[in-house]
Amino acid sequence: MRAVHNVNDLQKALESAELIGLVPTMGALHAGHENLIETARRECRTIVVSIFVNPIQFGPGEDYSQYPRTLERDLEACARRGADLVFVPSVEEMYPLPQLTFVEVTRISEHLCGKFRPGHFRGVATVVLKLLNIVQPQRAYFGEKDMQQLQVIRRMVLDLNVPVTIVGVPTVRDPDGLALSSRNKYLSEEERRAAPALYQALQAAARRIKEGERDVTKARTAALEILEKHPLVRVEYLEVVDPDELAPVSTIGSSVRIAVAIWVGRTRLIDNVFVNAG
Ligand code: PAJ
Repeated sequence: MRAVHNVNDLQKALESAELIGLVPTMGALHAGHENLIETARRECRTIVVSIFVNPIQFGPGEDYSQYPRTLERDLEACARRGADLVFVPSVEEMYPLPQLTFVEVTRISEHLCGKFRPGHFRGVATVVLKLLNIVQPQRAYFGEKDMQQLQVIRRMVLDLNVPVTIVGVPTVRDPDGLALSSRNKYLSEEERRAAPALYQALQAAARRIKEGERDVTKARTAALEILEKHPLVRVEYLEVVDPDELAPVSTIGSSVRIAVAIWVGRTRLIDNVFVNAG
């Protein structure tokens, strides 16, 4: 495995590569990221992992400067999971000029996280398209933990005829249900004990829907009751949405997704589950 820091070296290394799989990350790798790399390893010949904390997807006052950076351990994890190349560009390498061009996926970007993080998905879509153009993979791997991101990227690729297959990979969780996230590192012990309420709340709402509940307010209440028990938790949004565009629904049809964002102290956590209402 090799780590490369600039676009030219990466493209030279990929000159005769076949069936390239790309796993874009911001580093601080955990078993969720490793699952993406392993999935890519099973399906592709050459695996490229990118590690880049992308400044243009962070808003003012967000955690860009505190974001955990653990490159040495990340490179070990990439090697262990069978990556061939790790692309670790600097900000100057990715944005050598003031960036004047951005990708905006409207509608899908507008609800859920998009409401609370203006410009976030524009930053994500822009850097992902740049990475796809640099690496030119046949397949690219994204986690379902960030479902809105996954749907934004799927739609960008469709709308702009990007020649790549986007693969969604299921969420990896700790045994108590908390979805793995680089941001879990911010949690104090006490906050970490409260955090599983996020998944418990999603499951409570999902259970109500599976049992036949069709009233969105009642399904939401089942989840909110669990979160409200925790004094350290503040709910940012909790929505029952349609599984494709992730727009909030007023009545529950055959399948929905429940998506939630909470603050535990100063840490923002998100999660979502798919519910087949039958
Ligand atoms: P990052 O948060 O590092 O996540 C990289 C990839 O890992 C994303 O596709 C994310 O959905 C996936 N992932 C994170 N936690 C996961 C979990 N518990 N189970 C399964 N997959 C998980 O998402 C980003 O970086 C950035 O926005 C990026 C796409 C790299 C663009 O900058």
